[in-house]
Amino acid sequence: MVASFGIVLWLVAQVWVIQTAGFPSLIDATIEEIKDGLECGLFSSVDLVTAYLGRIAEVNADLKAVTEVNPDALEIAAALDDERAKGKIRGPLHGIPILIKNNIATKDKMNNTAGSFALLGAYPPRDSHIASQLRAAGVVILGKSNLSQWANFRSSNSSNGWSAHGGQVHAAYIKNQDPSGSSSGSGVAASLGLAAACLGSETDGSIISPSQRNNIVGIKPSVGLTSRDLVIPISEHQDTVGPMGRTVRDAATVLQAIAGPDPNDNYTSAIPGPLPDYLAACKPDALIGARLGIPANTIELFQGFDNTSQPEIDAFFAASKILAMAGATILPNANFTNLTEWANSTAENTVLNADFLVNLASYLAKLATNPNNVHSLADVSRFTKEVMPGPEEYPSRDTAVWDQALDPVSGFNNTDPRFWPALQQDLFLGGEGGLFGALDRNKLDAIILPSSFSPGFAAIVGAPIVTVPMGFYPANASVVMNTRGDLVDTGPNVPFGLSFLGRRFDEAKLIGYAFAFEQMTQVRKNVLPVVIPKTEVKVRPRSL
Ligand SMILES: *[C@@H]1O[C@H](CO)[C@@H](O)[C@H](O)[C@H]1NC(C)=O
Ligand SMILES: *[C@@H]1O[C@H](CO)[C@@H](O)[C@H](O)[C@H]1NC(C)=O
Ligand SMILES: *[C@@H]1O[C@H](CO)[C@@H](O)[C@H](O)[C@H]1NC(C)=O
Ligand SMILES: *[C@@H]1O[C@H](CO)[C@@H](O)[C@H](O)[C@H]1NC(C)=O
Ligand SMILES: *[C@@H]1O[C@H](CO)[C@@H](O)[C@H](O)[C@H]1NC(C)=O
Ligand SMILES: *[C@@H]1O[C@H](CO)[C@@H](O)[C@H](O)[C@H]1NC(C)=O
Ligand SMILES: *[C@@H]1O[C@H](CO)[C@@H](O)[C@H](O)[C@H]1NC(C)=O
Ligand SMILES: *[C@@H]1O[C@H](CO)[C@@H](O)[C@H](O)[C@H]1NC(C)=O
Ligand SMILES: *[C@@H]1O[C@H](CO)[C@@H](O)[C@H](O)[C@H]1NC(C)=O
Ligand SMILES: CC(=O)N[C@H]1CO[C@H](CO)[C@@H](O)[C@@H]1O
Repeated sequence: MVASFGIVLWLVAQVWVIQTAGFPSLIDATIEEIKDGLECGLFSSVDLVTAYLGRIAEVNADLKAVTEVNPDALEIAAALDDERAKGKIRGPLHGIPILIKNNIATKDKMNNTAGSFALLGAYPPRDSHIASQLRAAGVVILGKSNLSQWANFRSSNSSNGWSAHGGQVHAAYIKNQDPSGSSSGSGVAASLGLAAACLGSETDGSIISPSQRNNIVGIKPSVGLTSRDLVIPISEHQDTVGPMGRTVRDAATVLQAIAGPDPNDNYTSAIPGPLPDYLAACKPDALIGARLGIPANTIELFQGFDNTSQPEIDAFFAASKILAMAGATILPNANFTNLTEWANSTAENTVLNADFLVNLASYLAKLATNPNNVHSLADVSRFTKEVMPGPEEYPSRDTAVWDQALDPVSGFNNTDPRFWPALQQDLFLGGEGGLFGALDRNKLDAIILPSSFSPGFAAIVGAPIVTVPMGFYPANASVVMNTRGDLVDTGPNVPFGLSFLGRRFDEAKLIGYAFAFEQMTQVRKNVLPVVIPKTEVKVRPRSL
């Protein structure tokens, strides 16, 4: 009697704490807080979807982060609410809305276009493996996020986050901010809480760069950890799908749901054994005893390319002192030994061009409907230049990347004998002569770099990166425009991140380091975006 009275009092106190403290704004709410809110009946999944749709409607005319919302989202949420009411909980993502990049196919009413009118109405025969994993986990696929068209594999003079179908994405930390890319809409949407988290994809920088410029956490998984089945490709050797979220734990939770083998993507057979528990890797003391290396020559090289990145470099060295305070050993000269050759190499270009010819045709061949009859890169190029040049903004945004791949003399596909030397050069320059060599020679657990400098080395060897917010350009920073001259690349309050790079399939380690750093610094909260959606989820008072 006394004990049960105590329990009731405790319950009342818990509910009182939640209600008086208030549920956090959706710009900050973590997946765990949202899950708790669903579990204790503060709101339903339908309420959540309604709130996120309201937030998207508030800001999307300006920011163009979302290209399509899922017309079935409310219905799916209601079905998941029903399941919950009947006691079936699929896992930590049950009923949680997530936006996915507009290159990951879903078999529903939504299009999968990579931002091109060529693929409007071109539906897949079934869900991509990633989409079916999300659904199995109870995720509400809320919509498709905008991207740099064709994942930034078309033009030499386009802008990050522009697509013909979705318009120009803007980030929210300074007016007219370049969102970076190519997972631009995912970066902005995760940053502003237009969904609980987002998925992006990366070939070279497309998760890490927009994550850092939108002040969020991004995980670029090892190539092969997440399936590319029915994802509009660039390159089988470099493409990977990963989570973008506001916290390391959120990103780790989403990674757990999407990682794993898929018979439709043979690269996933390289996964070594059972998946680690990525959430359990989020330990505040993860940095104790970690050996982290700084490739000083690489920072010097990038400093030479771009003298505006000094605030990122200064913040990086300050961050390395924090990592040391947290118990890590920092090796300051873990140089990449063949950096000069890397900087001069065209091998990556060769590999991507050759893979794209084959991998794109292979995606197109799987489509169930193909209203524009595009079956090859040549068809897509013709469509862009001749059928719909206006909406595709050709030639203001050129097709230089495709022209090179399709060049009858210098272009070739990945069965050509010229392909293999290029791939081997990549594997050396990112491997022994780059990231893996530095890790092994110095017996390191990870390499750290400012996120702006980090993607290329991991890209060419399929290695993982985790980026976590590290700081912001100072208030007196001068405004630097992008190369097209239409967006603010860097300037006051533009965010940047810290990258951890590791060996293949070492995500759990990198997640641990990023989590420990995030807990010590909590940098994300230091600067607010200039655009903040106001719609919030309606919290019900709980009747006891
Ligand atoms: C997909 O594209 C078709 C063709 O333009 C359009 O009718 C449909 O509304 C789009 N789907 C969504 C969910 O926007
Ligand atoms: C995967 O590899 C096996 C063996 O080479 C092959 O039979 C199969 O068709 C491949 N599957 C796919 C989806 O590429
Ligand atoms: C690493 O690179 C830095 C910067 O170029 C250079 O000063 C240093 O001597 C190099 N150290 C080693 C061990 O190569
Ligand atoms: C960076 O380099 C440009 C071109 O060389 C120069 O005009 C500018 O003053 C430099 N900025 C800084 C901060 O050093
Ligand atoms: C890597 O660097 C070493 C030492 O400078 C050089 O001998 C070798 O040729 C380089 N390898 C490649 C593939 O560039
Ligand atoms: C490219 O190679 C040349 C010749 O070896 C070298 O002088 C130059 O520094 C290299 N470029 C970069 C960016 O490292
Ligand atoms: C982009 O490049 C194409 C081809 O060189 C050119 O026609 C077009 O004017 C360029 N666009 C801009 C905005 O400079
Ligand atoms: C690659 O190119 C060669 C030569 O043009 C061609 O014979 C072959 O069919 C192409 N392979 C694929 C998979 O596209
Ligand atoms: C901005 O202010 C800082 C601190 O006062 C100063 O060190 C730095 O030189 C200034 N930078 C510019 C670009 O004016
Ligand atoms: C959901 C949404 O707002 N989609 C819009 C995204 O931007 C394109 C291009 O401006 C619009 O056509 C969509 O309606």
